[in-house]
Amino acid sequence: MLEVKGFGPQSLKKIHDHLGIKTKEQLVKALEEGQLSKLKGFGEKKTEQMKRELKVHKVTKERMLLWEALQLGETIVAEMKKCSEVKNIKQAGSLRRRKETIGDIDLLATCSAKDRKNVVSYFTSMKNVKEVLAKGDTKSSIILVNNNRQVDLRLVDPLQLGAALQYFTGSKEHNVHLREIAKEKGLKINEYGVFRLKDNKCIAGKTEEEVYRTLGFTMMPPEMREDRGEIELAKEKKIPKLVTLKDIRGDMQVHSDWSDGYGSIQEISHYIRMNYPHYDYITITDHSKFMRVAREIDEKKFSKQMHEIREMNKKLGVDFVKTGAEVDILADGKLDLDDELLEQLDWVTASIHSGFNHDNTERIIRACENPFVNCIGHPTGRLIGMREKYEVDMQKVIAAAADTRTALEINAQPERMDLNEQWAREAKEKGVKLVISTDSHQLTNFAFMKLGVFIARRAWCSAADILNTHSWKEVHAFTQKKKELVTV
Ligand code: DGT
Ligand code: CA
Ligand code: CA
Ligand code: ZN
Repeated sequence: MLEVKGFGPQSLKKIHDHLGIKTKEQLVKALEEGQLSKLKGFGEKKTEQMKRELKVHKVTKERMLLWEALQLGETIVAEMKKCSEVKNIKQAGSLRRRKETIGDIDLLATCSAKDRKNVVSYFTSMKNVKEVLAKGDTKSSIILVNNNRQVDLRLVDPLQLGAALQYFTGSKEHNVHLREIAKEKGLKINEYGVFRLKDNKCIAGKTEEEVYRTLGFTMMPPEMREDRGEIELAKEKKIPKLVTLKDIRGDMQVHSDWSDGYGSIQEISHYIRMNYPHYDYITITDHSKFMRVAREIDEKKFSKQMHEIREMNKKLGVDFVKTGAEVDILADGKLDLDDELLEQLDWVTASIHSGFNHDNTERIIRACENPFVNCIGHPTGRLIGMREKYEVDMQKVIAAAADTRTALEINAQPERMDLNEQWAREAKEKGVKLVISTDSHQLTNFAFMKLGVFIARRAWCSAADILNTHSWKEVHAFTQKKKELVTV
């Protein structure tokens, strides 16, 4: 319990001595039932905080961040590909659906029937296996060393791969709904295929597409399979073309060594030009003065930085690096940099980094009302497994963003994922433009972009909904339009 914030040795001893609580389960129960408030020093505020901390701790203890799961999934898939008997290996479950947290990793493999034993042995004796939970012909499960994460491997017949993939990708809710519809059509669907009820004949199962088609649907991207209306859309053949990583043309939040980033503007731009050749632009958005990070940047320094960026672009021979800032929204909703400076920047993101204990709705709305603010950064402030979102009425923020033509950010840092899929979908539906950015502080962070794209896909966004899938000309038009519409 000492791992959880707010559960110090003294508190725990008191709880143990006075209430006779010995296990974590007893403690959770006592907290829920309000028994702790009998103790001195455990007022409502303290116990509420303990409950909150316990909840966020539980999230990362029992589930992993998508980023972690993606790395693990890729590593194990690569390892399994080295096993010569494995014909095909695929991700399934919540990992394939790109959920923001993942309980366990599900993999599907095909091999010929005679090789199953060998494949299972290979899987359960990989060097990073700590414990084998199950070792069967169709399903085996392992626990990994270091992180205690679980991986399930299912072996399936190649002719049933589509049906198995569909079944084990889930979600459960999606599958339940699908089964009901199948039944109405006189069909049965399971991990082995689609069957006619009257004679039990298998009529589909080799590919997922075939499975869906046989039931009367077009393919649904795994990210949409949560039974949130996608089945109805697929019936009408109206599944949208979701945004992909390839659609992204630039990164909208990047920190350099002018503030708390590690790379110089030159290093960053060279790195991006080498590794992300399809990007047309990046915006450098260092922190403003309020964030007393490594270095403090005031208006004067921002002007200097603008000069450096212009020189940089001259050397590159193209207007690749855009000027910008991540300006702090102060307690009263005012901004941490003068309008005179903000007006000159190509792109301004305004974010909250303080006052998490207050309702922040009005602060954010005020920031939206500034004609030079183009985007609200990590709008809810949550950190998965560390901090819940601050109090903010997102419906009001979304309405204000729509009114003022301010974009909202999908921040792709692994523990932020902020906006989350729910708010991203709501924003999109209200006509708010979204921006996906990595909030990079070092060169390796640029790889987080895919996480942001996954959120956008789970929010049913197509490329048109995401501002940075457009050319800079269009981004510029977006910022100009706001300046015309919203006046100081
Ligand atoms: P997780 O691991 O908690 O992040 O979530 P999932 O979705 O990966 O769930 P998991 O690992 O329990 O099962 C993987 C998929 O297998 C799930 O998405 C759907 C399918 N599945 C598992 N059990 C059932 C079940 O009882 N009924 C149905 N329809 N599908 C199931
Ligand atoms: Ca799973
Ligand atoms: Ca599983
Ligand atoms: Zn920030």
